[in-house]
Amino acid sequence: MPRSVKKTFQVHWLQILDEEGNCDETLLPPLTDDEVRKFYEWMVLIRVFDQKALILQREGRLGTYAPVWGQEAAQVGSASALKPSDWMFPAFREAGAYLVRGLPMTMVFQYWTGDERGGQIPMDQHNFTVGIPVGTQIPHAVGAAWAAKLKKDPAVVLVYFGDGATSKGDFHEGLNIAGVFKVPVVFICQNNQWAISVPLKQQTAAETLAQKAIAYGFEGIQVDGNDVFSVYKATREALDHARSGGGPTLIECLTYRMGDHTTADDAARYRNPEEVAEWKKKDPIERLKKYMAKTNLWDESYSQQILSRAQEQVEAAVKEMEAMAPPDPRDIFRYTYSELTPDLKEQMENFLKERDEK
Ligand SMILES: Cc1ncc(C[n+]2csc(CCOP(=O)(O)OP(=O)(O)O)c2C)c(N)n1
Ligand SMILES: [Mg+2]
Repeated sequence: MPRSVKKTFQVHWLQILDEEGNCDETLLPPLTDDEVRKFYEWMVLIRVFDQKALILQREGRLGTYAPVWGQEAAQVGSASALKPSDWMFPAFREAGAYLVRGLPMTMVFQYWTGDERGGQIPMDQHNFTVGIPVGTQIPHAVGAAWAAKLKKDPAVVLVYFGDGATSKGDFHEGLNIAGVFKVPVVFICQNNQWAISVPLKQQTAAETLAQKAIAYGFEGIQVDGNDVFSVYKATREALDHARSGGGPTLIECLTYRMGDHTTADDAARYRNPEEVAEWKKKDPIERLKKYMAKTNLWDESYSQQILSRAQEQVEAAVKEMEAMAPPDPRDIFRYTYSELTPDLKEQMENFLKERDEK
């Protein structure tokens, strides 16, 4: 059948810092030395937090935890580009983004103990609570951004999700509406190559996830998600574009989940060690460190100072979290029905009796 080309599309790729810390100066966004140091310090703090969370879980002091390890640049680069008045909608792996966005570390720990008070975001923060059902935060974020547009509020919404979420209807519905109504939203896909034990190859036949935006009428760009400069630059541009009425952008951050899916998983059962070793070489912190060493922004004493400061901050947050009075178990009963049913009333009374007898 004879055919002619109706339209061709392109997906752009952005990498500013390579694995050896070499920088393409022509692409580097304007950043002060202090801003570069801040990127490094956030990433170190997030890694120390993450490692501590894994230890606490193993000691029975934290519930199931979803580690950030490997995705620090994707979260720091994107969250740092937001204004406090913009909104951030996380999935469940965004402990790092939360910290950058000013949520007290004590609350992030508390959330992962299973204490819902850790998810009660202070009213003055424009951060949404953790989204556990995969992809459901996407239509919520689009709705919030659309509302901002209708109210002529200059806030832009940034929403995080993983590669696995791109197979959900929520993703496609959210992108479609955002494209049609030029909604001020930035979609950040952290493509960490795995959705629990499902590899990217089984998630999609598409060459990139970024190209999915094209079907909805807006730009999708793929960036090196382990390069904090690329993530920051792409996010800044997408936020400016959205703020000036240009509508949404999808940013696919190519990265890797270095740890298990959560502490309830054992990735060694489905992932081969060579793949993990390859990605270890692309470590986002090591890469920035190499660049900073070349530009005289990093040395051993600075490194030690930042690490000790991070460790102190994390230990202080754990101490504060563990010193808090536990939630009242009666809350489970209190907030379910306006009036307790007879069997629930009995359950509560029995529970309290047993507790008081202990
Ligand atoms: C609606 C729904 N289905 C299934 C799950 C179980 N589940 C939790 S995380 C996950 C995979 C998510 O993968 P991805 O979107 O790539 O995010 P990542 O965990 O890699 O950060 C699944 C299937 C869930 N939380 N919600
Ligand atoms: Mg994933």
